[in-house]
Amino acid sequence: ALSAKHVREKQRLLVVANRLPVSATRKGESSWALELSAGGLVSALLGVRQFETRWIGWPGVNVQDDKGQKSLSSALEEKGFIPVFLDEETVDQYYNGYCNNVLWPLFHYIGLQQEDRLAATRSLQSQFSAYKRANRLFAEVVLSQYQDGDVVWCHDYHLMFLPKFLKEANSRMKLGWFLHTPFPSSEIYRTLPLRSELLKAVLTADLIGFHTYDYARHFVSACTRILGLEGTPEGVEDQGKLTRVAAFPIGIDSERFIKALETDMVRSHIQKLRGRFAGRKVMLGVDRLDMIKGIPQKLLAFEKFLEESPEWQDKVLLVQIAVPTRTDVHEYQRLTSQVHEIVGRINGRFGTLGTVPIHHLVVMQDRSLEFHELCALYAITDVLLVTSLRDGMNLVSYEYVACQNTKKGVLILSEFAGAAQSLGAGAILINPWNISEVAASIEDALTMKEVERKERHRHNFMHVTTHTAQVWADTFVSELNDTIVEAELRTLR
Ligand code: ADQ
Repeated sequence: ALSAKHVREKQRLLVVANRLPVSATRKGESSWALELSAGGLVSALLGVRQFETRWIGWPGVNVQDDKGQKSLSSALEEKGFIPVFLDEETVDQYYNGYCNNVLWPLFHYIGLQQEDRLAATRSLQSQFSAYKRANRLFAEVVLSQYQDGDVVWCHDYHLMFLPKFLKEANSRMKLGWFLHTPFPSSEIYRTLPLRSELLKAVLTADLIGFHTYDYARHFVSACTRILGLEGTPEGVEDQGKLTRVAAFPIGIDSERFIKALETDMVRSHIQKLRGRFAGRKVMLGVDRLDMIKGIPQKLLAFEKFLEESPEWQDKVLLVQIAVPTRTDVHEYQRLTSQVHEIVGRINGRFGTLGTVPIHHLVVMQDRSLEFHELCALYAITDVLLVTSLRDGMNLVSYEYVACQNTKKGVLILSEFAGAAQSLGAGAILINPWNISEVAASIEDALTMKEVERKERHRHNFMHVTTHTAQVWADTFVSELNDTIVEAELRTLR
């Protein structure tokens, strides 16, 4: 135990994810502006302080000249970030193509339209090659940074080949892989043309983590049904070698939100928002503009609610914050127009000269929503609406709960978000495809008695403040260490 503690104190954690948690903008030939960027993984790992963490990932810009690469590398390295440079062609084939057009929809049970699916099938082989090539580039950078005793934690569906490439180069590396999305039922997963190679590559990791027990179970069945391996309560066994598979539900840095609420900046913003929305109940949605988030479904449910409850028409508003992502992908452009059209229709139907029922705010880089503004919004909101059609976890619901200790607002949460398994007892769970059910839940949430709101909130707040990002990372990395120790013991025996 002593040596384990000793190791842990000195331990370096190499976090490898597709994107570095910064956006870099070139200001001159060799000068860069860096800005911390939004996203679930970023928010979670910001809370991890017990390791000396280094990030390895793509900086999100195309820099091909030597001077640019060198200057960006040194600007990033000062902050503990190591860049993996990808050229435009690779980004298009690997990131937009295989990751976002093949794996992302498949893992979220989203059927592409027939024509897109056919197009995707035609380019699959070249995209898959680019995917492997990109994973190799990541592996090279990790190997150049790796020191004995480091723990390597690979993240997400972008890097399913990374464990294999790393283990081939160094079989003693402590290596974990965590999936931030759902892992789909094996019946869905097995439609993927190159299904076996991916599974085998991931299985070279020492520890594989998912947000929920269900995702872990789906993964184990995919391994048993597609690869013919043995599934055990511990994980997947291949000729005596066990790869541990388990659920590690992510959390947030709840303290960061709770403390922010005490600051003057957030307080004065809260006052401002209260004034602006006086006399009306505020409902809120905060989502990346992604088809998994069920934004059209949310809007249609809100429309139905307004239709059926005319007495609420000038007493409630929905603030929908949309963060555009993957704007190069066709499906996302289609979604954006669809959302704009529905918002326009509803505001036209139920708006007055003075006000509209939906405040739809598209957050761009030049119009970003600052952290203190987000906290203030969470704090003044009466009802948060999460209608994801599938969502690995959904951290927005956690952040909302963390900011609601005064108001004790209601969380309406899709049963298809991983968070439904942890916040289910305090939230109103809904099936986002059932518009009438969601509309009825809106009414229930808006009229819920204080005693019930308090009780539901107490449950969720307790969960969010105890199952934090720190606990998540610590649990994962500790278990990763133990797994290795066991493996080494076996070889010693
Ligand atoms: P996301 O799909 O991005 O994450 P989510 O978990 O809700 O979804 O996280 C979004 C994060 O972005 C939140 O922390 C939120 O505060 C932040 N955010 C939103 N708008 C912002 C803005 N304008 N500026 C700054 N930050 C903003 C993926 C999976 C999820 C999974 C997470 C973590 O899809 O299911 O929960 O990873 O594993």
